[in-house]
Amino acid sequence: MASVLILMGSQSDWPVMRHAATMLDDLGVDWEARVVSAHRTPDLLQSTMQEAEQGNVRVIIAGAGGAAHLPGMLAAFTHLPVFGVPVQSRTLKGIDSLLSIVQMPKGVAVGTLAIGDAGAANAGLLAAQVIGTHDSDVAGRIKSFRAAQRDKVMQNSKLEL
Ligand code: RP5
Repeated sequence: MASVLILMGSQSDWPVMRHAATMLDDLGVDWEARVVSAHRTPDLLQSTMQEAEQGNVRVIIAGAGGAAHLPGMLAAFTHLPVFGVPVQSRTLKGIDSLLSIVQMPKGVAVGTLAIGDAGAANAGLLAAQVIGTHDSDVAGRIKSFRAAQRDKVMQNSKLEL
């Protein structure tokens, strides 16, 4: 399997979660994405985490909206680090997703990112940073990405009317 497994509760989450995949692509980290729902396919959660551990996956990214139990339930089934991305819900704009993911009870950890596209991109970045702790090529690309980001800010730092 790929180094990073991106999971989400629905196909409808992909427009947000694809930002994690894009970031991983940019940083040269291999990924695989699947739909696994805590509510609609609960039987797949444990088997997917077993498959991930046996397949040498390093990091799980899990995105879900609404009553977003997916990241926490996946974390319950694995020792791998799980980063949760709250996806915007139609009625509550993702506040429900955020609160569902962030408030884990002590003893089962989920690293919670921001709501939406930025959170998904940063989940990819954070996953790459984990991979970068033992892969100097990935670490080098992260440093270059950060330097380019800094240069872009500096080039446009003077504001005029
Ligand atoms: C959650 O319900 C998914 O993660 C998604 O964000 C939300 C809505 O799913 P759909 O009704 O669009 O399939 O399980």
